[in-house]
Amino acid sequence: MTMVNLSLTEAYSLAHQVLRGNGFSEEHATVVARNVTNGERDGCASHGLWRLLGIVDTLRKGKVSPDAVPVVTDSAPAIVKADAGGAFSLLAFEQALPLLIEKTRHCGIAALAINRCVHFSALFADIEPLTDAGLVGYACTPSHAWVAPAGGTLPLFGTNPIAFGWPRGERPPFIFDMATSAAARGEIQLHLRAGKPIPEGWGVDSDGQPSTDPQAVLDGAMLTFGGHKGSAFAAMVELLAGPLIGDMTSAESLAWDDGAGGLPYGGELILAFDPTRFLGQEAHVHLARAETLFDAMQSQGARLPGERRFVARAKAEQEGVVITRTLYDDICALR
Ligand code: PYC
Repeated sequence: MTMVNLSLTEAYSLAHQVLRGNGFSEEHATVVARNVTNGERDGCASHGLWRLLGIVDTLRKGKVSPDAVPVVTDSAPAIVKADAGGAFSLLAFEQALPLLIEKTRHCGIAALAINRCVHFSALFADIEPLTDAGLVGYACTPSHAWVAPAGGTLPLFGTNPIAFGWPRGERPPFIFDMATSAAARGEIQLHLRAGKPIPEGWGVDSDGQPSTDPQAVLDGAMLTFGGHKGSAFAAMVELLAGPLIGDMTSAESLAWDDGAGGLPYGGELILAFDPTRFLGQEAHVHLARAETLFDAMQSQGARLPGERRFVARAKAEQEGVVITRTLYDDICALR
């Protein structure tokens, strides 16, 4: 397969041109281009440059605003709300972040509810600014009804990612970001593009039969990770980032899409905790105990979540990113 090597500056500038050329405002183009470049840089191809295809498609279908200005509201002592106005979540997140951090430092715990946002991005990008600020973070969002609950075969839940981050001072933070489905939908779409079968256990076809054919699973139903355990987490995400914050469930998001095939629309919930507010003078003692835990994990050969991302990042900063010529051409054709 022919590959194309892009420096991070070239990758960002390609993404930015595509987004501006298709009518996204400078503010949205900047945050979205940065996000997909960072996804590619961090070795997360399912949330990297490939996403530009779905982003532009969603715009052309009229299912995302290219220029809505987010409205950030100080809604309660420990709650920030950000109305994305039908645009992608990223600008709303960026504009609400300072108030979320301020409230977390003041109250010890605070929440940001982003409403009316179209969502495609990896959640680790929303957690890292929190861990960089010395805070513990949690984020989740529903998507479209693509995933069957354990025991069923019909799509009901979204891929419903959950991300969690723990600050580690000068060391890279502990951050996991995982779909509650067996894989992100983007992974299945990438297998389809590459003409490869998917692993068993990712989904069933439209007759409810296990399948490794990516198209059959996209047309049928994806499965949760860990059977009923992943299913319970997926339901929790539906509730926390749906009804709790006055936004859509994945089934409602898919109904709203009305067959257009756009990216999911709804809410995202982000929680932040300030260890120094919980622990006062003792914070450093207990944060050191967290390091003991991480050391004990690594001493058995276990990898800390996020480690691979930081290795990929360091490499991409030196060597740039590599994508297939086909993907590069498909992205260039969007300009
Ligand atoms: O790939 O799981 C996914 C996804 C969620 C929202 C958009 N894509």
